[in-house]
Amino acid sequence: MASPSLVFYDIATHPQHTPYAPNPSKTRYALNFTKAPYRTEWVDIPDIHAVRTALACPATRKFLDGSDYHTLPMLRDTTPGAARVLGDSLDIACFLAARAAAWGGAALFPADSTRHGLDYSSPHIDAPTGGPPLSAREAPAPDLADYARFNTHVDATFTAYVALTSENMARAFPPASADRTKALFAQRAGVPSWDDLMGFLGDAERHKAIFRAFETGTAGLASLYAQKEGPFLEGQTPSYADLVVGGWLRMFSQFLEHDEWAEFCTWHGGVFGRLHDVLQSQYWEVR
Ligand SMILES: N[C@@H](CCC(=O)N[C@@H](CS)C(=O)NCC(=O)O)C(=O)O
Repeated sequence: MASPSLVFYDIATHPQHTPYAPNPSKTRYALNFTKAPYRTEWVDIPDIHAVRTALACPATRKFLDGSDYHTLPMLRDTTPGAARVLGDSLDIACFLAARAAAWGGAALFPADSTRHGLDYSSPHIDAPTGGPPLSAREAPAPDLADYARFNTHVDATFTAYVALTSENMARAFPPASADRTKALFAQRAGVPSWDDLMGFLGDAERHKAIFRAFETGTAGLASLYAQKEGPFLEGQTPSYADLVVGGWLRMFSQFLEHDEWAEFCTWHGGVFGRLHDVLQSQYWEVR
């Protein structure tokens, strides 16, 4: 069988092929949703910089000191005469949306959408992330400005609680690169070692307080879901906005403690648990 024309670069995991990172997961959902012909190339976190640079794909995020922060996802189209590399999840969504009908897939940005909820405002939009600032991506097309804004606000909300996932995330680092990954994260945080970082993030009381705040912090987004007969933001018709939220839910479903994830799924009338289950069963495929 011919190799698929699209190569999707996602973060390598242990066990293999159990992806978790929010932005690549938005893209994985979008690839499956549009029935795109793709295969995954797995990249260890410390190698992202080299892989991205080798493909001449400019960084779309910056560290606080202004230096480039090379990230995934990337999507490489190997179609002869139309080869290109895209390096941001929203640009990739736009690319896929334009081709979805030809692949027999669904519309990521449905033309008849009421765009309900896309004006969501995150309570954390102005808060420092504790790490590199979020990329405030321009919309790749003018009519997608509200999706771009929604993406930024959803990123701000979930980023505020990402510390809840840090300890368990280390279990997903592939053994061959785990030490390098931990050293990289410690260096970025300005502490001598991963253990120092976990000494701070792993404090049980602090963790509990952040988990309690997580319920309040996600209430605004949940209320937009609750206004429609779900499971999607607009009710019955999914759009890329749901995949943005779904990308983050994938991360928390993987790395919250089991009982915390179960509790999270009961919050706000269960809107996020329901959304996660539907997206996983319909659009989660790893290939
Ligand atoms: N605006 C970018 C953000 C991508 C991003 O932040 N990716 C994270 C994973 S969710 C990453 O690659 N992190 C690698 C690292 O921290 O070294 C997009 O939407 O594609």
